[in-house]
Amino acid sequence: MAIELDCGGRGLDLTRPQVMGILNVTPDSFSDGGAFVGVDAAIDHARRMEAEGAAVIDVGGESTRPGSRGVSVQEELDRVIPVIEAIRDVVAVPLSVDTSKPEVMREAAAAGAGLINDVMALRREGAARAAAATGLPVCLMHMQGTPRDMQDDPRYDNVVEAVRGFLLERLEAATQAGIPRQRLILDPGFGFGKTDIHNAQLLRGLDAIVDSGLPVLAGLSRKSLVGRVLGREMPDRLAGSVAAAALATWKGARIIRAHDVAETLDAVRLMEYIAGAPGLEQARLQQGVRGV
Ligand code: 7PJ
Repeated sequence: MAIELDCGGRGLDLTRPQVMGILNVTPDSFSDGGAFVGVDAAIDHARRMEAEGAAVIDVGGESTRPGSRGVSVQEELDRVIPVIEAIRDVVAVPLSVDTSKPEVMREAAAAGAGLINDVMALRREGAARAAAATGLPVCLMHMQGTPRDMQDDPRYDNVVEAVRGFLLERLEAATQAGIPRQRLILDPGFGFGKTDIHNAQLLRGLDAIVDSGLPVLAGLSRKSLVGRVLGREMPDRLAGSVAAAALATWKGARIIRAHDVAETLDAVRLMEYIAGAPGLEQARLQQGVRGV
């Protein structure tokens, strides 16, 4: 596995599991309802997530919540580009852009984004070419259907096999388009065309995707799995989200996408310690910690 990803000149250290902080700049985000629209609010939030230990910050301008219809290229550019330009110089960590649109990939990369996070896994016309041309790492995510219809009765014979097969096929398509394997991240896409049972099966079977040898990203933060199983509305999903993040880390995910960075990172670091992830022993010795 690539140990350090080069995100347009900024490093993302994947020798240990990391947290990707979510910065939604959509007025209709399902989870934070437009709290960070506007450049000043975005700057404050990015700074805070970096201070809390986010290793990368994911900027998204198109809501992908169930039922949403998407936004025009221009609207997405208008939301995302000023925010990337404003925060790239106030934080040191790489910025990721959550987009499926080739035009947004290109402009975001030119504005300073260091990673492309595509929930469509480069299936849009021109996306693979555009992503390859940026030279940036790309996260390929599984989704059944489109955000508009994905939660209308999703079905699988075997969700783990279906997601794994899809991701390996998209991996092949990405490498064919000129994106080397070392630049790719895989994501099972929790909540994207999946019932609660599918999500639970996927989390239990995450090893099958981790076994690909590529870094795996997992996003469960505030998702409806947590909400429905626990009967929690959006503001009360923190504990459940942190528990899910812990399990995903335990199962081998290397990047945990989360709204609540400080709390999530506690869970991630604790799991890292318990699992004895590479690099831990050396770090302990350097700190002079023995026999804990
Ligand atoms: C995900 C995402 C995810 C990746 C969203 C939300 C809904 N990108 N973008 N993985 N979810 N890679 O913020 O919960 O799970 S949007």
